[in-house]
Amino acid sequence: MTKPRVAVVSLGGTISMAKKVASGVVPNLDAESLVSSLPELRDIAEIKTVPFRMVASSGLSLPDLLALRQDIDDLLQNEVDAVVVTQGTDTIEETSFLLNLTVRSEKPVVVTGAMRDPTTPGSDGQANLIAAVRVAASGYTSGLGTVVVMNDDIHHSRYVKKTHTSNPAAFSSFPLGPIGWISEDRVRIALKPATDRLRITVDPGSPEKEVLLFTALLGDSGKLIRHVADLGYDGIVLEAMGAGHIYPSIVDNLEKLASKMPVVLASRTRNGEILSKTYSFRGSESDLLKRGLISARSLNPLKARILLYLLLRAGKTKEEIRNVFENGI
Ligand code: DAS
Repeated sequence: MTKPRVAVVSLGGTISMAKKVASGVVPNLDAESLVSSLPELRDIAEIKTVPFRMVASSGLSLPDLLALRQDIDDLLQNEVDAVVVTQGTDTIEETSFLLNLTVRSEKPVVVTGAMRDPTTPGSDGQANLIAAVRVAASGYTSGLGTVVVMNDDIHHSRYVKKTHTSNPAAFSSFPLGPIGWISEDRVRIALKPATDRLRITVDPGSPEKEVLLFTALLGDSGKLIRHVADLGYDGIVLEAMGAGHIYPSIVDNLEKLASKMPVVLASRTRNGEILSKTYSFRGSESDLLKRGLISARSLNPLKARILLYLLLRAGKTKEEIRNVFENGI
């Protein structure tokens, strides 16, 4: 029986950090080194290795990820049945969501990494890579969008979130939980998304855009908001308090800004939906929505920023952007 063909694309991250310098580790293992240390991978799939970047995931840029999207689609169209991306875990919740929104192919895309580097006892990179290749080779996530495999759990990129700085069980998909898991050599999918995957096409030559994530803080004057347009930002995600609330002193400036660029209202609780008709005080969710802000609904601020960036890069108008946030995700 022919084995599925899986490309392992390496970006760096803790999974690749086997080199100690000064007081810590740095990335030095590319896809070929990661795969060659695990001969059992060849029993699961025919593996192609693709080195893409060698950085901590805090060193990735959004244009890097659009270039990665292109490479993934080329691989899936011409050479392989599935792709596994290995990268740093710090930004997996953003990178996997960006891939979920932009990869055109329906074939499996699986992102993984490690919480403990290869020099640390109990390092989890090899187990995560084997699990990710198993999920990719199974084909069970075809048509489901990008998933993240960590610690034998399969998370959907729409919900996955890093919740701990160092624990190997750092990933959760609150309020849903993982969509499946890996047990021995078996891949189980228990949940599937109820809605179609939103797909955004970005022309690589389109002008770069910048989206600010601004957090509402108790006692802050919010004076930065007055300068957002001058600083060259193209949109903002406002990480508001609770159900979508902010201090009254910046409401007028926010309204002015919302007439110039999309201002998306998300919650710094990073859980639950932005309300729309519960509170009416100045700076409440209903006040801000009336003043032209766009509700992120249940999308957390980090993912809302990725979505807004992609929509701006795709040249969408403010009303089209509002429609996607309110009805499409
Ligand atoms: N070094 C961090 C990163 O590259 C953490 C990690 O990979 O777990 O994101």
